[in-house]
Amino acid sequence: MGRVKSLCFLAVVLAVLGQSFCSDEDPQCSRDVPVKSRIDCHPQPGASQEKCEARGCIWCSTNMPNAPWCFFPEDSPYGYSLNGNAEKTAKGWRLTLNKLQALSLFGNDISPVVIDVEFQTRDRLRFKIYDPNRQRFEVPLKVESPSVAADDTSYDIEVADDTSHFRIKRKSTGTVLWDASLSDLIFSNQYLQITTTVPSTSVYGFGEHEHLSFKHSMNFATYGMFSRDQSPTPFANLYGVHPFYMCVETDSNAHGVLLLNSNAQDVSLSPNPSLTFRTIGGVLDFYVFLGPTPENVIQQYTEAIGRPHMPAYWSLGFQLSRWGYGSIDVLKKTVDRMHYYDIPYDVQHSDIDYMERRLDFTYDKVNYAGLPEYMQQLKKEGMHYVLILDPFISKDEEPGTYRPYDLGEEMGVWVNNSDGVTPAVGKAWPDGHSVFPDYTNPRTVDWWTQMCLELKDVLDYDGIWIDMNEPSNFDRGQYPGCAVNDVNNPPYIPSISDRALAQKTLCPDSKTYLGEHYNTHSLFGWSQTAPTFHATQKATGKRAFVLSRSTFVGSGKHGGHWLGDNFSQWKDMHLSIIGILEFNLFGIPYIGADICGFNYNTTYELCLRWMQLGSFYPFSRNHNAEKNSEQDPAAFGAEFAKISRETLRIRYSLLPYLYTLFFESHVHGNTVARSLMHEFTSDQKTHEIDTAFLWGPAFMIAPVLQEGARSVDVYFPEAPWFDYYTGNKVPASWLKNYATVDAPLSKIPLFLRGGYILPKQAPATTTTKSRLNPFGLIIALDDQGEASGSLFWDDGDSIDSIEKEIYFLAKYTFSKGHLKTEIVKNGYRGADSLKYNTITILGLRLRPHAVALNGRTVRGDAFSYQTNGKLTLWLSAALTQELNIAIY
Ligand SMILES: *[C@@H]1O[C@H](CO)[C@@H](O)[C@H](O)[C@H]1NC(C)=O
Ligand SMILES: *[C@@H]1O[C@H](CO)[C@@H](O)[C@H](O)[C@H]1NC(C)=O
Ligand SMILES: CC(=O)N[C@H]1CO[C@H](CO)[C@@H](O)[C@@H]1O
Repeated sequence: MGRVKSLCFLAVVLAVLGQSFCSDEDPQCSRDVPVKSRIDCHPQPGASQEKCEARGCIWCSTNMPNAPWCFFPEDSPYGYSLNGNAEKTAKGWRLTLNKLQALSLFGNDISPVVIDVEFQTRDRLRFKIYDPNRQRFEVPLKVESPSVAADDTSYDIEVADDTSHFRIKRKSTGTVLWDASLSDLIFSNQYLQITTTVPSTSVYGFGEHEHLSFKHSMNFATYGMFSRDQSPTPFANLYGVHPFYMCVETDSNAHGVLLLNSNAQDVSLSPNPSLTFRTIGGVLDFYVFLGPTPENVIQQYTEAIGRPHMPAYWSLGFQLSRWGYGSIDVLKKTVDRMHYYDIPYDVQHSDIDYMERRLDFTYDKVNYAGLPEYMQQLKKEGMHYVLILDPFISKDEEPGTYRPYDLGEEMGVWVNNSDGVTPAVGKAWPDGHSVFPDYTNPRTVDWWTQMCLELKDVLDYDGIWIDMNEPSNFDRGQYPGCAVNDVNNPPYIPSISDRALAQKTLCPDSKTYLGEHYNTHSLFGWSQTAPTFHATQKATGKRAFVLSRSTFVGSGKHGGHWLGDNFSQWKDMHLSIIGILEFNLFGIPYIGADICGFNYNTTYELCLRWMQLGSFYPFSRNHNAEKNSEQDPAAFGAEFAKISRETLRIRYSLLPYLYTLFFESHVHGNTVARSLMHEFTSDQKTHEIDTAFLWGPAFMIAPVLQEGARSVDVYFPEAPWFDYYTGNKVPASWLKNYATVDAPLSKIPLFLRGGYILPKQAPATTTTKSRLNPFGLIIALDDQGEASGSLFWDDGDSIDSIEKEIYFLAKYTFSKGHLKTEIVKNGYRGADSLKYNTITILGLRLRPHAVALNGRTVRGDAFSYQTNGKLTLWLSAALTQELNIAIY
């Protein structure tokens, strides 16, 4: 071995000198492990041959970018082997593993460890690797834990005695979904690592990051996960944590995997293809979802972690915000010009400048004098109002003058220092000393609820936006800095920005009710979301609106998210689509990015294109940072306002369809914004597409993402597609190809998919008004002349209308020239006064000579036919009566 090493060493020196004498890989030192299957044995910075070999690992250069030069040998000296046979348990079986050798990578290895397998449902499996002798931290997410007989599952599990490979196979195809060698497993007190191969390179998910593509690169990319307040840049760990991925197998079946762990962690994606998970605490608690379609995977995932909440109808309207209106006069001027241009607009937000010196639960009585009355006025006009709250509370106010602090202090609700009794004091708005409410503590929930209720008496809000809940702190750790100990200085810090756990937050050894901040840090925003949801619901008596910057697995049950403090750049506009698709995978479909970008000044064209794209974000809000130039859609003059108005009117007219998608998401766990890959999984070309997306299965949005572009190259998977604006059918020659579609500045390309019926409603300037308008149906026929769809409707803002069955649900089917509606549920009396007034059918092959409505022939001037196959029918029929339309 000695000579081999020195040869390699020479190669390294040459590589360092910038020579490429060393071929792709050195054949000698990497004899056993091909470059593509290398697993990094020195994941922290500062690897050297000496340190590598001291670990019993192989050092070998390669010029494959990002491939590790220090990697584990074929037989890792750190792993485990099976001890005895599997033991039956109530829900599956259990195996004990013993560590093979005494060698330790990061100290304090645990042996034995146990692997517990639970057959939970036909398509869901859980396996957990833990210490049988000591309770370690586990994420307190309540996942129902049913059980099913092994024979009734869609998966098989194998543990090969000789090789210690733990494999999960899809029964129907034999595809190996998971294959981890237990002899590669590392399970020590502050370092847990497991590697599995994946059956293809179509891997999606993991968050929260700014990913450069929806489908991941598997070329040795590493992503850290640990909630952090920082502006999105590639590879940076951002506000939320979602250790969940979906993989599309080569035969187009899909599965998903969750690692339910909240510790600082990272994952490496390698070309083998394989994934290596590294976390510095907790247990290895995996859930596998067998799909087999991408939609099935997300349905099964959200069944486990909690279905997304049902948003209020008004919250699907357009929303406006900015940090730094600076005064109520500027705010009013902005609102007025939105109204002047008749731009559809439902919600106004206030960022921290509404507060008195940025103190939660106050408002600035000088610059925002009259804010309570103004909020009331907007609400009378049918609008809604959202207020921001930060988590931290100033402790610098005179005792007796700032109730949020005084009451919280009295109740003992703060995150404490490592002593467990003195509050952790950091630095945050208003740029002084702040304490941090510990939302994992039930007393804190009482305090927060009380404060939110008292705020409502002053400022009549409809929803709460919770920001900076990573939690963010302006310093590294609290006063007087973090002590030097194993918790604050673990032997391995995952691949997160600055490689520092306390950066911009509290010290890891701080104490929360649920345990050390080391374990609960990334749960902070998650633990604030449900209490805020319940407090808002209590305060308003209506369906809650909560928008949270920090999220974790399961956050979608109580809140939505925006993609954070993005930049006004063309690149960011494209990346926002990826973020939106990913959050739909994470079970948080109420998602959007700051339209026109948050940081930096925007430009006319970027903002216009972003308004067009953002009109189709599930959560559609234009938001801007302090001191930047104004960017609301009324700020750029009449032409810009007109284009924004027209695009938002399309959004508003399709809100019944969007709302129905949210209903399906809430009840069945479907995604709302959906990648083309979800619908056309067997078309490999769709796997890479992240420049266009769908609302549900049927509506494609293909935005302009480049400056100066006046056309878009749109990929059309094999299906009938219709231009939204003209109803023209996309020519067959465009299918399974990219086609160049016109996109003048005034227009965003939009397409309807044949086979679907979309409910619509005439738009208005608010949803309060549009909800009273007549409905219509767009029937886009497939090649057999068929289509189907549905409409969900309720009062839009009462709590639990679905659970209480106070709603209306209709199913539509079109076949053989007949449209039939079936009323599945007629429990909402508010639907009785609503009417249909138009039906549009796209894709008719022949000019119809007659149309009959509920058995009676309609007059010839009540319908019109265009040669492109589009029929428009005008009618007046009650929404709650079944329709029967025949085309002859
Ligand atoms: C934090 O300290 C306060 C006393 O200041 C105490 O009432 C509270 O229970 C402590 N909380 C935790 C989680 O240690
Ligand atoms: C952004 O716009 C504002 C207001 O129009 C201006 O004061 C500021 O200088 C601009 N910033 C940059 C970086 O151009
Ligand atoms: C425009 C945009 O939203 N870009 C990125 C913003 O940050 C998120 C992460 O919070 C990314 O996912 C987006 O792609």
